[in-house]
Amino acid sequence: MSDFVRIERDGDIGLICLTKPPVNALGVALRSATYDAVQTLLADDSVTAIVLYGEGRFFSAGADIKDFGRASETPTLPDLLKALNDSPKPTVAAMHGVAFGGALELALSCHLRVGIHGLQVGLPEVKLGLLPGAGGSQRLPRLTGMASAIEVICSGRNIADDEALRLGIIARLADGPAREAGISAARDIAAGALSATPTDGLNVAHDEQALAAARQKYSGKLNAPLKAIDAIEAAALPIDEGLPIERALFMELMESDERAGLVHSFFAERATAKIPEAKAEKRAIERIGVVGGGTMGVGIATAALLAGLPVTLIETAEMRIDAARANVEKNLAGAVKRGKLTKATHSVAVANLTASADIGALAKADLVIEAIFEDMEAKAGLFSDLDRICRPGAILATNTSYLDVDAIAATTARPADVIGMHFFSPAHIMRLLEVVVASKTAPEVTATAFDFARKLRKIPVRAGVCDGFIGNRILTRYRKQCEYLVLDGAGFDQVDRALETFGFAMGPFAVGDLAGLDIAKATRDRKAATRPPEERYSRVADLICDQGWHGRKTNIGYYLYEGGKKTGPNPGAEDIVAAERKALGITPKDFTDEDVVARVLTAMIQEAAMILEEGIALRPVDIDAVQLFGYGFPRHRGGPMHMADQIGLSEVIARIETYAAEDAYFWSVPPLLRQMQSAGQSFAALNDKGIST
Ligand code: 3H9
Repeated sequence: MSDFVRIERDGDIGLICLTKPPVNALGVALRSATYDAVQTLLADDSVTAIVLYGEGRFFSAGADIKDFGRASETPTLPDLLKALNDSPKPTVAAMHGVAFGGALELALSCHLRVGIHGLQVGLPEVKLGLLPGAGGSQRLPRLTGMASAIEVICSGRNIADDEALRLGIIARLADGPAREAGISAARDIAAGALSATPTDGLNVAHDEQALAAARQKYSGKLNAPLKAIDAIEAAALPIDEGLPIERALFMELMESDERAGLVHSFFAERATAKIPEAKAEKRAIERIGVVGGGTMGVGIATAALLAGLPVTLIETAEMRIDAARANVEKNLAGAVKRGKLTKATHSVAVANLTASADIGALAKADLVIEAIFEDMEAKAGLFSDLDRICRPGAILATNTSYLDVDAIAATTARPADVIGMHFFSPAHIMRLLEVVVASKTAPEVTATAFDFARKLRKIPVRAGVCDGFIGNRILTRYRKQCEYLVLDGAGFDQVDRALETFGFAMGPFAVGDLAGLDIAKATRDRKAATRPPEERYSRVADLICDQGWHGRKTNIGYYLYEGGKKTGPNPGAEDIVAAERKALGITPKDFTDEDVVARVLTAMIQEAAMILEEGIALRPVDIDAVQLFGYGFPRHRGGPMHMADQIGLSEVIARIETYAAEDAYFWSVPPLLRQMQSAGQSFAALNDKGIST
């Protein structure tokens, strides 16, 4: 018996219960204990069948992702699975909750699978840059056929209980505890009511059409789905030939940067919740107030309603109340379409919304989130009103994206209750939430904000107060670098293309056209007086905007548009760039796409290192999470800090020094990078050290 499995008996049925919290991950300890338990039950003549089930919330989350990149230890998962498939006694997997990846593969190697209602199964390995590496690509097609297996494995999606039954992944759906369902299935096998079939003995036909269509669909994107298709194709071979092909492809992917980036992103999504204030007592948040009926306020109100919370939305301009309510209702209707709300929960959400012009309606709110326009005076006035109106203990949050949260807090007599909650548009969809902790914010207020974010299914990242916090600070430097590249010789379409090939959904100039060039110009005009005179400034965007070319909404900006579709670069914009280079005496240089990416990424890393050094972010992984979940940084790249480790700090420093010869104001090596270089440290090591404050 081990700490990780329990062997049990029910008459002549032997049971193996997986008991490794929190998720029964199949690391070497659990694999080894399960393997030994299988051997024990096989050797016991009084046992006629073996049932596997899991203790806790699920059957199992699959292989232990923390082991990836380390040498594999025996017994490997394939060793364990072979023992189950080859068992002379019927083997049954009884699954509840989830069975993902290696866990489903374990079940596929049993002779029969039963599911408990609510079960979700899947082979999500491609989302981690892998393919199922323990027989999933060979055994799933044997049960479902090649076409379905391709779709399931290449999408990595979750499969609900009824679909799992329909696809033949499970033989039966049952109610009640998995243990009992497993026993009853084993008894039915003995009685001949269910058949126990070793999956390896089944055959699957080669499906050329499905394979070709999938190869076309996934070409030019990530590597893992394409390799998965190769592995699935091998399922038409005898299993002893297919399994080694799968294993070789799996090991190849295990070594890839794509896998490292995606696994880093998986953990980044979860790491940000670990904050110094995590253990502080949380305040109850039952009633939410949102001030401002514009896009942000409407999105934030929608996000809270989707989480089942009652919301009072204040729009002081009375004539805009109806529009604000209608926009929230539109978002909620969209959520029904996307399957996020049922008819019943939709009705509750609609009933939970109160829209009012009277700010006094916030007297009972537990948390008020301000989402009015970015003007310090207006926010100061609002916060002193909220301070007067809201009950003691209510948390007052600002959704500002740049302004000083300390200064906002100082306009109230309760700065300890004031915090920044920077949502990203559309706020009911985007997962990132920067939680900006001001100097006087109480720990329980921070802990409560994180708790609230999780309720909203957001990814909260703790940030300190500075202009632009983590995300917009990096964005500002990213954009400037892109503008400088264009002045110095790159085409704006080249910069966009290079960054899109790198993995961003849209390059910065295409984004500018989408967001409206006039809006960005208004922000630049507002900040013009405070711009440091030493800073290089590209006038290109201003000059384009001065033509009345505002981007998509005018069908002309950096690009030309027809019927909402981009038709090509705007030659007028190219002329403006050429004229500006001439006026500044710049001889255009040739940049390769690799140069473009290197410069932009290095600019981001430089700013990120300064953010870390100033303690604005807790850890490198928090910065990666901001970029991944709020700014479209490609998930398979893992984020700028992860990439800095991959590039190597010496190379990053060398790049900054080279670029600094051209512009020493923009480029300078942050002292933290030098310290890390001399200590031989990596950003990953800083993450492992834990919280740096
Ligand atoms: C695979 O199986 C490869 C095989 O084909 C081949 C092998 C040869 N490993 O998400 P949560 C941690 S690839 C290690 O917050 P939830 C997670 O980091 C694997 N750790 O809870 C967190 O830790 P912490 C295929 C894992 O209830 C804690 O558990 N499987 C793993 O919201 C709680 O997780 C997958 O891709 C793991 N496999 O969701 C499944 N899973 O508390 C990935 C979780 O320290 N996992 N942790 O931050 C999930 O989808 C969700 O975690 C799950 C639970 C639905 C299971």
